[in-house]
Amino acid sequence: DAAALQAYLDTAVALAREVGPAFTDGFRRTGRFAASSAFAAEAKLGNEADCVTAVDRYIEEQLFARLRKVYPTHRFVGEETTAESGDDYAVTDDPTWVVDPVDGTNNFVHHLPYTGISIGLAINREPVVGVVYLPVLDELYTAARGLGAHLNGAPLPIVRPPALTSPTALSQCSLIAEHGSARSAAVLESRLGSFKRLLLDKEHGGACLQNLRVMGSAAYDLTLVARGAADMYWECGPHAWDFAAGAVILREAGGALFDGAGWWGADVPEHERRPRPFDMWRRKLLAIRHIPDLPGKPGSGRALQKQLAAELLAVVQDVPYPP
Ligand code: LIP
Repeated sequence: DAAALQAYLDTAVALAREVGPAFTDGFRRTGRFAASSAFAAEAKLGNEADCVTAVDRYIEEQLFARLRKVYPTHRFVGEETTAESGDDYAVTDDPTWVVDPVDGTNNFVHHLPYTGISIGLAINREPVVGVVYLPVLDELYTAARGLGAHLNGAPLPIVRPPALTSPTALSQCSLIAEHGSARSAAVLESRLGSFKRLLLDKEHGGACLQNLRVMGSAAYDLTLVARGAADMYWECGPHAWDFAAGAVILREAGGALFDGAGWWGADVPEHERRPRPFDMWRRKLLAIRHIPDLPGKPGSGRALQKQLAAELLAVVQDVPYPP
C-alpha cells in the first residue's frame, strides 16, 4: 500500500544521501591510471571500458548492510555482488532491492558527473520504488508506484506543456542511446550502424532524428527522459540494476517502457501489456516520455508513444540483444 511504499522510498532516500559523500569524495580521488592507488579503476573481465572501483564496492556493501538490517527478509541484487561472484541471481516474487552503487562507472573514472547511485525495489518482480541520486550534480530523483516522481522534491516531468510537445514522427525526436562497453568489431558495427541509420537523412533511408546523445549511464538516461529533457532512450543490453530505479521514475512521470515483448507504464492499457508485463530481468529497453494528447484527441499521446517506438524499433531491429 501507499504508506509501505512511502516508507521504502524514505529508507532508500536516506541511504542514498548517507553514502553520497563517499561517492563525491571517490569521484574526486579516483585516478584512471593510478594502478597502485586504492582509488584506481580496475578492468572487469579484462575489458578496460567496463570498469569497477573501490567506491563501487564500498557503496554497495554499505547499502546492502544497512538495508539488510532494516529488511532482513528481503532479497538483494547488486551490480558488484552479482557481477563479481559470477552467480546467477535468483529472480523471485519476494521484495528485492536492485542496486547499482555507481551507475556510469566509466563517467565516474573520467570525472564526468553523469554518474550516480541507483536503488530500486521490485515486488512481485515489478519495480515499485526508485531512487537515482547524482551526488556530484546534487540531483535526487525519487519515485514510488502511485506516488509520483520528483527531482529534488519538484514533480516530474519538469518540462510541461506547451513546452512539452507531442512529436508525431521520429524525425522530430531526440534520443538517448548507449554504445555500451563491448569493443568487438561485430557488436560495434551493428550498434554504430544503427546510430547511423537513426541519424541519416530520409533521402538515404534514414530516420533523420533531431539528435542522438550518449550520456553513459542508463539510470541517468531514464531520469532525463522522465524530466522531459529527451524523448526516448534505447539500449541493447543494460542490466536490471542499471534501470530498475530509473524505470519507476519514468513510469511515475507518465512515461512508458517496452522490453521487446510487452509495454509497461501507468497509462498503458491492460490489453497492450500482453503477452506479459514489463520484464526488467530481460536486457532489452526502450523508454519513451509522457506525450501529451493532441488537442481534442483523447488517447492520442499514448498512440504516439507506440507509433514512435515502432518507428524506432524498425530502424534498430537487426541489432542483437544479449541473451
Ligand atoms: C553502464 C550502464 C550503461 C551502459 C554501460 C554500463 P555501469 O553501467 O548504465 O547504460 O551503456 O556500458 O553498463 O557498468 O557503469 O554501472
